[in-house]
Amino acid sequence: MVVGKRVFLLQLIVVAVLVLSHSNVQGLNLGYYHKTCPNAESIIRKTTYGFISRAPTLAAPLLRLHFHDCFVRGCDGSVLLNSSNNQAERDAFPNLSLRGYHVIDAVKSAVEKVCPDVVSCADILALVARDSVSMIHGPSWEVPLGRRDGRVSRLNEALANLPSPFFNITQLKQNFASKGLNMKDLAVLSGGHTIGTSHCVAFGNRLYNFTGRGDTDPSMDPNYVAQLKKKCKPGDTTTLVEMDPGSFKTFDDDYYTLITKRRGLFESDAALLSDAETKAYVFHQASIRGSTFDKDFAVSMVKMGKVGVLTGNQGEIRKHCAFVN
Ligand code: HEM
Ligand SMILES: *[C@@H]1O[C@H](CO)[C@@H](O)[C@H](O)[C@H]1NC(C)=O
Ligand SMILES: *[C@@H]1O[C@H](CO)[C@@H](O)[C@H](O)[C@H]1NC(C)=O
Ligand SMILES: *[C@@H]1O[C@H](CO)[C@@H](O)[C@H](O)[C@H]1NC(C)=O
Ligand SMILES: CC(=O)N[C@H]1CO[C@H](CO)[C@@H](O)[C@@H]1O
Repeated sequence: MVVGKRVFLLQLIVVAVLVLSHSNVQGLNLGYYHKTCPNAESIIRKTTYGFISRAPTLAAPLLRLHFHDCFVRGCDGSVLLNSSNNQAERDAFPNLSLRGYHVIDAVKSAVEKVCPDVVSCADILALVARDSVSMIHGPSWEVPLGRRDGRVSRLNEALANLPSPFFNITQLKQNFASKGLNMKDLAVLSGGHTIGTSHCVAFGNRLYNFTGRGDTDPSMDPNYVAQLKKKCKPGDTTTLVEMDPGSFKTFDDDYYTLITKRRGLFESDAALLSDAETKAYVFHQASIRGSTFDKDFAVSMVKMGKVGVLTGNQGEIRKHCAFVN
């Protein structure tokens, strides 16, 4: 009887392992479109290049789109859906500067011409993010594919799931952990702020009213505060500031040097100094020549790209990225 139970238990374990490995097979993989759309990646790369070569500043918002997609309902293209009967993610406040939708739409229609109804918008976001980074001197990496597109996009979910620039290290840790990402991923992916721009509102409190007494954030370099005050007047909602001044169009590892100099733009950037592990990573990247950042970024991007994906026959392959079929 006891032996019988053990055998049964073993069988259960075997079945569980089979089910798990099968769902792995159903997961993302490299070359997912080899048979169904062999030129997908090259079409996507070519179309993306057409935009980035003319406007390199588009690389930043295209990278950010993939991040915002993955953090809300998983990487399922939901960030691309337009509001119809409800307010969609892209209408949420943190979208303030989300842009590059036209690039995704152009890429999608180029792909649809060759292989209609095959390549998901979620995969396109992941590939365009990779291509964008590599086209501005950043690393490149292989993107596991096979994501399916979701049918739901809700404004309040964007608000609840996207990290805020006002987050402290505890909140950032929680937010990333809820996506299966660890402190190293946090330190590495924050390095995405080596490119792009930010509106003054995302850090204006640090310049003018940090604790509500008209003060500045003491953790920010006072010279940098003075510099930023020239660009951002109190309550400014329109001005854009380069996040990595001087090289905001190039993907490099300057970000970490900035943080060590207390010149991180957001509280969330500065917060990387408040945890032993992220702090060590920041100082390490800032100090060594030929840093490991490029390699690390590639690894964490692949990991982020797997958050909450729909696969198999979940979701759908959207015909137009802004609308469910
Ligand atoms: C760690 C938590 C994060 C917070 C709190 C955060 C917050 C922000 C904020 C507030 C902006 C400025 C938006 C604006 O006002 O225009 C921004 C921009 C940006 N973020 Fe993040 N972000 C985070 C993580 C990431 C990650 C993981 C990536 C990608 C790997 C990323 C990539 C970018 C890029 C490229 C921009 C510039 C966008 C542009 O130039 O239009 N961020 N982020
Ligand atoms: C989706 O909505 C945005 C903002 O309202 C609009 O600019 C865009 O043209 C819409 N896209 C499509 C395909 O209708
Ligand atoms: C972070 O912010 C939360 C919420 O405001 C707060 O409860 C917590 O004490 C803060 N943690 C740190 C380390 O500052
Ligand atoms: C600073 O913040 C406090 C508390 O939130 C607010 O009452 C005050 O009006 C703010 N001052 C300015 C100049 O914005
Ligand atoms: C680009 C975009 O969709 N921007 C929207 C962001 O969200 C605000 C509301 O918070 C809308 O007014 C914008 O149109």
